[in-house]
Amino acid sequence: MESSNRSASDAADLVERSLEELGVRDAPGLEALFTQLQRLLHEELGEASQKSPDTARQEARESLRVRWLGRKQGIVRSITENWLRSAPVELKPAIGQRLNALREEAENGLKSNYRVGIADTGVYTTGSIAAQSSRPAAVDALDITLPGRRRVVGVEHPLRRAIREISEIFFSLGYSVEEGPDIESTYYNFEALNIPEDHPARDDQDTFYVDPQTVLRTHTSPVQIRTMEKQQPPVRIIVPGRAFRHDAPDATHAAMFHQVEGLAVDSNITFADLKGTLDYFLKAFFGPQVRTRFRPSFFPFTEPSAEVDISCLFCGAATGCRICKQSGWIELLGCGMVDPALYSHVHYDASKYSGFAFGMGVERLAMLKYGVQDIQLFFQGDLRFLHQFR
Ligand code: 2NL
Repeated sequence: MESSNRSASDAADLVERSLEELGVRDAPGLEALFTQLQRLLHEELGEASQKSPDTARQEARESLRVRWLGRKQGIVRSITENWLRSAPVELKPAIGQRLNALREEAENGLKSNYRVGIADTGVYTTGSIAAQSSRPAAVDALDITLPGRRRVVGVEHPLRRAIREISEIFFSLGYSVEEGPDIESTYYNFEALNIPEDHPARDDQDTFYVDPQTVLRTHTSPVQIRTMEKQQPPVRIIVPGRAFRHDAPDATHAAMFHQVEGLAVDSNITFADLKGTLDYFLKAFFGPQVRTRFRPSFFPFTEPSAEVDISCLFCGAATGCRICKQSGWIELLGCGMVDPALYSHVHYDASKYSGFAFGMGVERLAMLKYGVQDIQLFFQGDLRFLHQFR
């Protein structure tokens, strides 16, 4: 991270693009955009005013003057060129007005006695000390009868929240978190997991290839392999992170999604430990009324393998409903005992150790727990959706 968030939305970059490219079409959009610019200006002025000695401060101010007010390439100039000229007629007066205000603020701010502060209301206050003190006191007096400006407070993203809730449950069982790269070698993503060259999962219908030896990981399992390479048992880890599959988007699919996988390897780990762990986790995550069911399944990296269902959260498996397709059960995650063939890749002694692993889709868990109907909502950044997670 940079020390200032200016780099995330640099003023000079913003004004290089047209309003259309920025997706600004109306007065509220314009208002937000100019408010952002104004904030950036004040940040930059504030930083310059902190410089010392005096010569450094003068230099910083001079470069800000060129940057904001420069006649050829200045930001104010670029707004005229890139926003005002091509703007729809009905927006032009508002742009002109805000532009003039911004120019004036830049000019005032660059006068030598500039100072910047943040009032208790959260509003930036600016002005030269000289100018302020020479004006009648009433002009600058803080009017405490004005309503304050409410700052919009952000919320934790629902996927982050789900990952945190999942993690906290596994922390209580002694697990820790491991993370690894989103871009992986085919060795870690496939070979080391017992997925042979001719397996359909490797097809470029299913996998994004960067080059023939490199993919966007299709699951977070490679991180477990990397962890086992680094340390001998006991291992108890969960691995949250992004995964990628070449899927067409719909209400339940996205080409990028999140997984939490888990791995426990130790002496004497049995299928009973796997069942107990996942039953505990699912009751802690969804509520104590939830029952679990393990059905035989297949994964290349576990043997035996199982699919885990929970009793339907909506009808309680009593009646059957639309969500559980009248079955009373909801399919949730996959798991199994780590196939001993994997241990030879990571130099574990398969005669001494055994373990279990599991994998779950975070979006799927979050959709069920928080009642979200469309996976795409997680990725659209619509504040009307996100603010419901306060
Ligand atoms: C699913 C199934 C699963 C695993 C993931 C795993 C990782 C290692 C070794 C063995 Cl390193 N297994 N992961 C095991 C079983 C199932 O995910 O349907 N996930 C959404």
